[in-house]
Amino acid sequence: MKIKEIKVIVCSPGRNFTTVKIITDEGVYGIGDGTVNGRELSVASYLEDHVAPALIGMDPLRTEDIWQYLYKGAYWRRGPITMAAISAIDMALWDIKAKVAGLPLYQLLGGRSRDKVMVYRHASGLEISEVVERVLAIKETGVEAIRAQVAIPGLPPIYGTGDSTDTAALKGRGAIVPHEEVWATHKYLPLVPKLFEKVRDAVGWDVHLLHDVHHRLTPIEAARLGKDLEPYRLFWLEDAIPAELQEGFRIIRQHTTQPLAVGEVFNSIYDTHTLITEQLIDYARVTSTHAGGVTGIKKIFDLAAIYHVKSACHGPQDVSPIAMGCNIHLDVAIPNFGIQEFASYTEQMFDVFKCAWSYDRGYLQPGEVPGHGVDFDESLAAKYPYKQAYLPIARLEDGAMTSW
Ligand code: GCO
Ligand code: MG
Repeated sequence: MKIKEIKVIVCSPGRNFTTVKIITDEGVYGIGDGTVNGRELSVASYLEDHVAPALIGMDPLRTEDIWQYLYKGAYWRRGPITMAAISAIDMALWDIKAKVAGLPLYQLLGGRSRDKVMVYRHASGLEISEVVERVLAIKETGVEAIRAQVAIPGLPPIYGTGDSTDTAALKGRGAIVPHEEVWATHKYLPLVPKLFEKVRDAVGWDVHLLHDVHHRLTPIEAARLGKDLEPYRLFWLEDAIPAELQEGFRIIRQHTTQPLAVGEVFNSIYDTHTLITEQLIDYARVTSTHAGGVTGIKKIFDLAAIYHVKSACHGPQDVSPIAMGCNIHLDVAIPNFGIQEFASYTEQMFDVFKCAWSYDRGYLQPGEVPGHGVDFDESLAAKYPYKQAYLPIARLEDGAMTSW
């Protein structure tokens, strides 16, 4: 069997996605996701111009060798664009491999280690009372883990806080430049413990509660927040600080027993090697789209398993339904599964991406069809052309750029 053709399609059924379709000379094909929010065209060019021509004629079952070829052969290794391109090819090749084997992908990853995959879903609002209401409403649907975020009084709604993530990001839709937001840590820090005091009071102790700081604090500020939140027993505090400086987490660890999650922006095992081997985190948030596909994140989760670190694949809408499918197959199979983020998708997205995976009352199932179980309707996708859109940027009240 040989790779005969590689198609790269950027479509926008509600948001932009970069999709790869690898077609073999025996007619079997696989699809993969290479979506980097705001850089979809860059990944498409990397794939079309520099990857696809080199892979034509190769054996698609040689997933490890092709992964190494694209990683080591690039010379300029790692980085979000390169690794998203490798991820997309890798997902498509694993899809082909599992189809050839006639098995659902998880069977090639060790088979089932669990009967179902627990998710967490998002509750946010402009006021604490609104967040409490949404948490209770989500609990009613059977969800056992809920992320709570609230807007900061005195500041306009900020991405991933009170405003719905999509609404804030959509402000950048069609813009030539990203939407600018204002951040103030001193207004945020006292608010979050109040949020979780109210939410925990309302929802009780049998629901896991999570919070995403979104890279906005310094290590000592994160240590303070972790300590302040200990009475509310959070499942995790996510992205407490920017994680390029992995050893920064040592400071947080010294001060609090608050479980920590990080990794949605990581694109290789080296981004998280210290965090895992020094047990500075409890959950690794790497996802199939950004950290090297099925091959890439399986290696990371296997390392993590040695150090008591669990998986928690990133899973908002800008991780496509294809990547969600690959994540769920890994979630089912690996021994150190932690939790799967799930924001679900719009009808338009489900029309374009036909999914065998399924969601029901707080849990996901991978589906039993051969492959990763997600198909792609190319002709329908063509009806949703790329729309320029960016994630926002954040500045402090004095105008200085800040992490977000
Ligand atoms: C999350 C993430 C998202 C990201 C988004 C970036 O935990 O789901 O933080 O909200 O900001 O995926 O594109
Ligand atoms: Mg996050």
